[in-house]
Amino acid sequence: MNNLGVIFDLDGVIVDTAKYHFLAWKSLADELGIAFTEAHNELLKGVSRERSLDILLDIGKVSLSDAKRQVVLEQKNKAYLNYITKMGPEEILAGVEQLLDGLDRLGIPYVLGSASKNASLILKQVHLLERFKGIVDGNSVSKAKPDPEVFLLGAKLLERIPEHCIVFEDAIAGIEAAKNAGMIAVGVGDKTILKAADYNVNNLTEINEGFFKAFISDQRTDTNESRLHKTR
Ligand code: B16
Ligand code: MG
Repeated sequence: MNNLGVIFDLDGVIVDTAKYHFLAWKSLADELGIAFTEAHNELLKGVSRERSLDILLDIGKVSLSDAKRQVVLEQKNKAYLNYITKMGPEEILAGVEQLLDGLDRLGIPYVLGSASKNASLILKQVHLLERFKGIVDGNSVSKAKPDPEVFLLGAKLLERIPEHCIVFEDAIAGIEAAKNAGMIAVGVGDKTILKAADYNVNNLTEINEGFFKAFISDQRTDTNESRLHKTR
């Protein structure tokens, strides 16, 4: 028995849906006459759908009425759904299933904390939905990352205090959200970008059961503070 809980971001941590977001935004951008590149797409990672549209329109210096915004948001999501409904378990990123197996063995519960309104559908597509204790997604929050809301709701589902939650995130806004929630943040991806994380890994194959066991033994000996250092 332990007091730890884990919260996983979805896009960029469990699966790489950024490429499908890009294709869907690109087709909308083409229609609106906006030159949208993969570099621009980086700005949309971890950002809500509505905010992503703001960024796209800013890039193209285009303004739309509220009604037209709703139309294009639906259009983009329809295009995106076309891609994600073809996803399967082969799209799960390296190390994810082994990590979930390890957490199961250790009895550490885990939930999802994603900005996506399509999170449950995506997890279902890749056959992981049933494994999570709960889902916090873009439908359950009113404030987007870096606001801590998504992760604080995750802690509630986990029945853990924020200080005992470990968040795996690939986006700057997500790392900020985890730190704003008072949680331990693990940056998944480029450590020169995810500088604010407590720990950094290139992907989840780099995390083993020993990583969590260190936290559990620290909780037992009550020396948690001494361990909260960066591994970089
Ligand atoms: P949707 P995450 C985020 O997922 C994506 O990184 C971001 O690019 C996307 O705009 C957002 O979900 C909303 O997605 O349009 O499906 O509601 O990284 O928070 O899991
Ligand atoms: Mg992400």
